[in-house]
Amino acid sequence: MAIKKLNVSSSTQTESLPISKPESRLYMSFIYVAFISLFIGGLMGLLQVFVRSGRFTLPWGIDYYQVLTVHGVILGLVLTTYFIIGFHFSLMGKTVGISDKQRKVAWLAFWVMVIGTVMTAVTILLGKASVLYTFYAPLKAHPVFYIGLALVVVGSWVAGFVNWRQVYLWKKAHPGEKTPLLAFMVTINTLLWFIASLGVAATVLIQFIPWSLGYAETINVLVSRTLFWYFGHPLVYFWLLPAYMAWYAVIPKIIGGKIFSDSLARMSFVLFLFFSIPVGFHHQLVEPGIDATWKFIQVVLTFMVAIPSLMTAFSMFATFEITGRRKGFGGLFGWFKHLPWKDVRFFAPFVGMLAFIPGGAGGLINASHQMNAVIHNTIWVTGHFHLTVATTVMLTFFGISYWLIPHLTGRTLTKKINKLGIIQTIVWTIGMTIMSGAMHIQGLLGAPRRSSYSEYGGGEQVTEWIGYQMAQAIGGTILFIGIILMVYIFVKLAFFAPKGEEEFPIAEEEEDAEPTPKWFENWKLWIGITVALILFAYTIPFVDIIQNSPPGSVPFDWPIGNN
Ligand code: HEM
Ligand SMILES: [Cu+2]
Repeated sequence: MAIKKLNVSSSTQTESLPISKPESRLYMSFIYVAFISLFIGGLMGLLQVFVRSGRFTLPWGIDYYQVLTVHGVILGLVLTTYFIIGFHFSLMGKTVGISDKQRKVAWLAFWVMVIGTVMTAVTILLGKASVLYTFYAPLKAHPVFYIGLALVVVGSWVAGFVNWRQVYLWKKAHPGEKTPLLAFMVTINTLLWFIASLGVAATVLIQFIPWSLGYAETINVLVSRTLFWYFGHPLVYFWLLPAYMAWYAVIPKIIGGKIFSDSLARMSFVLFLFFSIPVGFHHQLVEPGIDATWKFIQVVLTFMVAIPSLMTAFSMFATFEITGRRKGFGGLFGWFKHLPWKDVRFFAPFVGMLAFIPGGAGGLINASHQMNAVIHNTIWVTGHFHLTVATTVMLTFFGISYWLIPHLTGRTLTKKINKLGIIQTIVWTIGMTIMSGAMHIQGLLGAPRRSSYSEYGGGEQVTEWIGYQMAQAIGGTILFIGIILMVYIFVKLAFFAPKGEEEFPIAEEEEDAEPTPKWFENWKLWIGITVALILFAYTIPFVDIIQNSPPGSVPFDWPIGNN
């Protein structure tokens, strides 16, 4: 089938293709899985804060680490990946179109991912894979856990290949035109995901599967952790970039403005591609066996993400101010007061942006070797990523859902749901401020993460933590109410809201914007620089790790001692 034609209005591209019913069904399938995950994962979160408060024990012999594995895997890996792929596909369908054949391949991707997810979920639920979402060796899970994970990754690759093919065919049909901004951004994010997940695929296929099946007696722990974090850090940018897509290209439309600069948006995405991969060592700062010089080099590269991050912050506030002033709201802050605070499509992502201020600042602390020594493996870290992924990213994904779901299901966002959405955002913010705040402080006082309630033999330091553990339980409970509200809103928008047409908001560029330079489409250059940076940051230390490895480790089954 031919690709649908873009409606190109004279000077600026208004990117808008109709989304057909079969397309909607595909995109929504990913989003259903995401919201089911939100509910299950949230429930586990609630159990965790209860257990950590010391006032509650899990019934029926359920193990804390089993619950925590479900929570981490289903929220950190399943919810995010499915929502992002569904969102990516929607953006591509809207801007460059999808053919019938591509849609079929996309379904294949979906089902491969679902089979993988079910395999992984079943092993965790049977208590055969309580290894947490980082599955650090030498903890050993049932082989099916790893095989399932590998299938999820392979499925996600297929989805990415479809996206690349969509752009390629669009380019062929539109010679000389620049790729629509959102399609460009999706291409960057799928590239980032593909290059990064090669690392986790390698460790799972080459190390974990043979070892868990008993074909290999031992595993090289440091190699596995290094390959995991080669993937684990870019993973957080894979979560964040879809939120940035909405900030750059959707929010301006919602507030009645235009995109501040198409070139700046593209440049920041290219920089994220460069600087999110060659930096995994900042998660391994206390790891013996990695040369300090290379840790230092990767930390310097880590700090380079400040550039695109600040570019993003600058351009968001520029859009807010220009739009407000154009509407005639003068004064120093008049434009700010008149932002559409009552529109949840704006309000939720805006709160997400605010959360990124403390979230980003905490990230700078985590990535600094000396300060990392203070907070490493404490519950501070958990507080940090509940601000970043569980607030900045989540609230933006919710903000997207308020228009994307009704757009796909042929319904509308009613005033009532909008209001409920505002309440949801406030509940989330209050719950998270309390829970994450308590985690940050408790972490500074030395409390470990990934630990159920313990008195640690009545140690004196533990008494300092107890109040914060209670606060964490209160915040977590409020947060869980936020999850219930969001799931209710999801069900409403997907099945019960009044039929109608909901806008798919995509902003245009400023009329007087400089044309976007042609070299932005030089994919060979971007991939070349990315690969060169990775080889620079990893080759020498990796060879060093392999050559100077201590003996590998035999498997440890969970609970420890069962091997
Ligand atoms: C009701 C809402 C939530 C509550 C009460 C909650 C609570 C918690 C707690 C207490 C921990 C740490 C447990 C420990 O280290 O012993 C944790 C870990 C974690 N949470 Fe949440 N959380 C919630 C929502 C979320 C969301 C929405 C996400 C992601 C989108 C998320 C992602 C994670 C991840 C990745 C971990 C790390 C698991 C690990 O260390 O293996 N959480 N959560
Ligand atoms: Cu990182």
